[in-house]
Amino acid sequence: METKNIWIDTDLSVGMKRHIREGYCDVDDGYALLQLFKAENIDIKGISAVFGNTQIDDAYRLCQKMSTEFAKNKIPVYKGAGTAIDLQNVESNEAVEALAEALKKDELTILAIGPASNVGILLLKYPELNKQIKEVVLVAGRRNPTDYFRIGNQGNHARDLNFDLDNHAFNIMFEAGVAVTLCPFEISSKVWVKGEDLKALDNGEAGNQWLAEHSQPWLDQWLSQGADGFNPFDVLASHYIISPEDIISEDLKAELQIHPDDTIKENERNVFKNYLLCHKDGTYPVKYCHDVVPNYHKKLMNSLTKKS
Ligand SMILES: [Ca+2]
Repeated sequence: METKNIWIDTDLSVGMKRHIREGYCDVDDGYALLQLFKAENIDIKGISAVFGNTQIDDAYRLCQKMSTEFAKNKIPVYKGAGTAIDLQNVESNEAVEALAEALKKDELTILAIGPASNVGILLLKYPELNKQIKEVVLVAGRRNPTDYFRIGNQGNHARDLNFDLDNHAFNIMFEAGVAVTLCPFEISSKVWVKGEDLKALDNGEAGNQWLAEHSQPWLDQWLSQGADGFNPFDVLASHYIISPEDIISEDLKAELQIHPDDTIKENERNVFKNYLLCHKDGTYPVKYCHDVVPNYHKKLMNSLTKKS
């Protein structure tokens, strides 16, 4: 089996309360990291934290915790961007510098499961390193502006958070010509984690138990929205890196278009935002992952519950 050298860039927020409104933060980055820690064909060269689901200091602390307590070998962890890229004042950070050094040594696949700010800054500061990036795998995008990210049955639409929080980072990647693979809501909305899955996780190793415990309030939040479970968005991207044969994709072209913000109820064309749209007639080539193989759920649970 060929070993893949990867870098993880994450806005890990397992167990955090939201800093902007009521409720808990997403736990999905935790599933992605745990799955990669357990995979035999993956060599993780570094983990960088980025803002997004939570604030940068919390994401960084959680990256350190997961690396120290749950990884087979200790993986170096770096603190990255705390805000979106400001084109008027582009500053590097510890994570970008470490990623640059790692890319000078090895060609890497980058799993960017938060806003892509660190990758964007890297490509602005070190444009020549684009050739060392094998692929960037991200969680973002949709086909049409009316493909809403419906959560539960109460009319709530989720944001395309990673893209919404830093549009520039995506543009920079596209313009740098790096290979971009997207695992958007379209694919993750077909995969559910339910109460019985948390029980199975809770029977496993320390990392599994920690994740199961902190997933319960997140699951309860989805159930209260009228869903049967939650979609573990980021784990589709990690799964694609570990076992691409389980993920169904097509080659499309991405573009940015401005439309009314669908996450605001009764938006009378007052608030607009960029959408990352993927179709045949866009501008930038992307691999667009849109479905999973039959019996995917079993494969996912096996990958998460197996022994390290
Ligand atoms: Ca994430």
